[in-house]
Amino acid sequence: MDSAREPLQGRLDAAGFWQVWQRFDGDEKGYIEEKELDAFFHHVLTTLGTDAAVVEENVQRLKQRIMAPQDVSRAGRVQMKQLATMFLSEDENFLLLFRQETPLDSSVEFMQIWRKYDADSSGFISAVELRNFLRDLFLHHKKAVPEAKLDEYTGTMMKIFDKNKDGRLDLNDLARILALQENFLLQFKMDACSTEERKRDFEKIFAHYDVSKTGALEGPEVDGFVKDMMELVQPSISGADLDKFREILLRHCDVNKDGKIQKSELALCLGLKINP
Ligand SMILES: [Ca+2]
Ligand SMILES: [Ca+2]
Ligand SMILES: [Ca+2]
Ligand SMILES: [Ca+2]
Repeated sequence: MDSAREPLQGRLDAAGFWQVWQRFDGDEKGYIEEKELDAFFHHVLTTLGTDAAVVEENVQRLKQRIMAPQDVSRAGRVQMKQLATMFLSEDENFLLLFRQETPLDSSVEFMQIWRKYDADSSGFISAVELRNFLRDLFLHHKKAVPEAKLDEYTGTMMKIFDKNKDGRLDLNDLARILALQENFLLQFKMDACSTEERKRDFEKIFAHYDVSKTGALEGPEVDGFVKDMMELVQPSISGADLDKFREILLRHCDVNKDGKIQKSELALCLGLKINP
């Protein structure tokens, strides 16, 4: 019944799939329109070296397979997941899709990961550091991966996410790998009107970044806050920028010089009077 499935699966690696995918989903929404399917399959089959004479026939067959089991709720869209499953092995699939299962919704969590894997604090994730990240990721999902495969997957991820091809990943590259969600601070009007509103916003903001609930921002909590603040005015910042801005923020706000930003310190910094 599913005769086209076996020969295709595993013939494309994640980087190859991604390359085709990107042409259709440039802004990484995670889906394409149904009407783009023909062109998409056409591209994949051509990439795989399918004989031109049978491409059209195969496109139609693949299309039937993807459309058949669908309900009407998909609104004319086809998810990357559905298509990746058709072509990639389980592990390659996982590389592309783990982030969609568990997107990160907090910059603090993101910065924890960044600090952990940028082991030499260079402000970049090198291939070796990425390899360590991937090893832990597979372990965390209880997948055993041979060392040779790990090398291959590191190469694949570098190919996909190292946009400027300098052999290392910057903050925004890792943010894409981890599918970091929208900047938390975007929901607030920074020119908020009444003092009451501003206080309420401040409480929400502080609570969001003080993940450890210590009443102070420390470590990656400061990083996460700095990242989101800076990215309100600059589309994406580098690891070096982050470190620089972190230092400036601490110099400006950390009145008692303990390397943390207490709630009262941040309030003062933002020009708010709060009752402790
Ligand atoms: Ca590094
Ligand atoms: Ca790079
Ligand atoms: Ca804290
Ligand atoms: Ca302090």
